[in-house]
Amino acid sequence: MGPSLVISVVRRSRSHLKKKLRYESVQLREYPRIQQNLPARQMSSSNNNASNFGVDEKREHLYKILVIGELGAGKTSIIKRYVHQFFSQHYRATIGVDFALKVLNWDPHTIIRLQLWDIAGQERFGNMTRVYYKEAVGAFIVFDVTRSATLDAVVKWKQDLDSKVQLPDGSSIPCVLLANKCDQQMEGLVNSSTKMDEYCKEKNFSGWFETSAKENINIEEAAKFLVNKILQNDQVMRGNGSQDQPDGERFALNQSPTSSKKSCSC
Ligand SMILES: Nc1nc2c(ncn2[C@@H]2O[C@H](COP(=O)(O)OP(=O)(O)O)[C@@H](O)[C@H]2O)c(=O)[nH]1
Ligand SMILES: [Mg+2]
Repeated sequence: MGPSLVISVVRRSRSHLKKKLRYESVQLREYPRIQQNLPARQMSSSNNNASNFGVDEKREHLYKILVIGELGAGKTSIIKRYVHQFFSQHYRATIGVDFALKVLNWDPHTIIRLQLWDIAGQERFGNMTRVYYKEAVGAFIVFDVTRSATLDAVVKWKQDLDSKVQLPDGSSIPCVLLANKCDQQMEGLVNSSTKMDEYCKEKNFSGWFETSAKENINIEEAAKFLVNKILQNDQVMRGNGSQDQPDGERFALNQSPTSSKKSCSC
């Protein structure tokens, strides 16, 4: 290799590095809130082996959950209701991505922090970047029961989700379908629970719930249901089922939806 060739190789790698740095700084500018808070996957604050638990020891999990669906379906309202126990007809739209934290004292040994990721304004593009989906362990897809077009769009959201994030074993992350605004007159398929059950099975949803952010119906139940699914996956992935107390037993109290409103765990 002659000297000029060596120089050109060095130059090329420098310019490549510059490009890479520029790309990373763009990412940081575009997603400042995300970058500050990663990693968002899961953490355990103490020993994972439950048999070693002291009286005051707590296991802590941080789970990233996505809330997606068509514009106006009620995603922000559901998050505000769940996290801040608050509903308003008018929210100041956040541009980009926002998230809220909900802390659950799940049982005497377990604290769960749910990081709920909301999108605002980006729904209109019909899909999200991989950065948004990265490291999510569960999702809600929301549609508006008064507008059947928002249910039609659910498939597209589910495909986008499944194509951009998977569990470490390659399977899709648990996803719960929320039929929101059930305090209003409902339109189309959602009027038949049987058809909705079939729909959820066919499209590989973990379950579905009729919800109302306005009347506070089924939101807590849907979240508990999703968290249970996430915990089950966690247990399988940690692969310590033989030594540890099974999560299925630990979390049995929260297993099924309690509300009289329609829902299905497919
Ligand atoms: N009646 C009723 N209106 C709702 C409900 N949830 C949201 N809305 C209203 O639907 C509109 C869109 O809600 P928003 O949360 O901004 O939807 P997003 O675009 O999916 O985040 C707002 O005017 C909300 O007040 C609900 O459960 N019932
Ligand atoms: Mg919104």
